[in-house]
Amino acid sequence: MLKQRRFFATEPAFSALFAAFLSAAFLLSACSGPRLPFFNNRDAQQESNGDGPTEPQGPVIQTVLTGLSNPRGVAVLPDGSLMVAEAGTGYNAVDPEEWTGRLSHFQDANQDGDFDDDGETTVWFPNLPTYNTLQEYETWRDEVGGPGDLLRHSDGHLFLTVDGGHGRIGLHEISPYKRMGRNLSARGNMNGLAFSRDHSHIYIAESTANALSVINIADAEHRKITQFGALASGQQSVPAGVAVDPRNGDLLVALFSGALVIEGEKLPVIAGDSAVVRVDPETGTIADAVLGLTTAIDVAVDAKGNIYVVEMCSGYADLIEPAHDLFDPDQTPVHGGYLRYSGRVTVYPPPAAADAPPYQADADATVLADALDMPTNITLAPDGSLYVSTGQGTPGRPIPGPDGPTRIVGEVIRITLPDANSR
Ligand SMILES: [Ca+2]
Ligand SMILES: [Ca+2]
Ligand SMILES: [Ca+2]
Repeated sequence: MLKQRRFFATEPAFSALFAAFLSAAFLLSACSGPRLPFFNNRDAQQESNGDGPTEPQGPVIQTVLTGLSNPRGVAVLPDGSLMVAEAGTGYNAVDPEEWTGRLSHFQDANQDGDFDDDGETTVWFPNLPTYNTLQEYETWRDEVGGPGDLLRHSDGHLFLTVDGGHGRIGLHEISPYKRMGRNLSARGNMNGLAFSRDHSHIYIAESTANALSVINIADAEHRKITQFGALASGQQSVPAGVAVDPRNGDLLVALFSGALVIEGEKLPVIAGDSAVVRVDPETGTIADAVLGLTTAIDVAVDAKGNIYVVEMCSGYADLIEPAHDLFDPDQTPVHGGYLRYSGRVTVYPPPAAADAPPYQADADATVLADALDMPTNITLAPDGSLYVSTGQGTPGRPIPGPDGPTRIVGEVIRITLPDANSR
């Protein structure tokens, strides 16, 4: 079923107010509700010169896929259908035939705006690696690895990263005819991918190595562009997402920020220490683009240079022991390391000048969507809409939700911006 929510984008000063208004009652009365800042001036003009009730102008958020297991990379095909990578349940079975990482094709056959109807799913690869870092690396967090980011080349090939833990690492080339081809890299965890503007190279955010690299698709030659240093509190930078600024080829990289242990206290997240940086792909020079973020995990840039940032959560809660049974459906609901339903998508305008100071998230963010449950990936579609994958963690695990206990479910939402073509 198509779920649709329509609401206003807000400036940060209003975000608390905004969250309080996110109730069904407010949504139903949005047309006559309190005035909040509009997404842009054009909308405000439309509002003021209308003769009669005007539809609220803000991003429209739709759930287009649900019931998934850790959706990650989304690629939008020319016909509007989606390829979606799922990292799977995290259950690392001995038998590879029980692995649940997947790559699937979703077509809106009945044209109702979503991809969840009978016959709309074609699984291309059903048994790709999956694991949970809690059990493999004792991270005190419910975090699933497996198939990750996904790109679609202009020639029709797909490029998919897989992190199955313990050496099951790859950047796979997949033909339009469902053939798994070359593995272009097995160097280390590759969280984020982006094509160069001519699609001859792939940029790679290497989270474990804290590096940014580039691979020549033709011969798989690898070159490290830069190495990221420690963030403000001394933690590792953990590059998680990368995007190319289509205006000049600059790279925007989301630095998620690593965990710290200070005087025995485990700190998976230090709010405000995450950042998006701008990197020169030739020289490796790094400049801050957006500071004051928390768990920035992916980034996208549109043709005008607007920077879209996904933050996975706003803090940490309920760290869990490695012995915790993630797959017991009767467990007490716990967050499991990261604070659930605290992720968001924000946008920042292109910098006014090359030497402009970096944006500060608390002052400069325009919020497109918030209270999201653990979003991980963003894809900017050719029509200007944004696809965001949510629901990181063990599918079905009991967690605290906004309206009481609920369970983890993987979803893909689409954010349609007001008059995307004018941006
Ligand atoms: Ca449907
Ligand atoms: Ca449909
Ligand atoms: Ca990405």
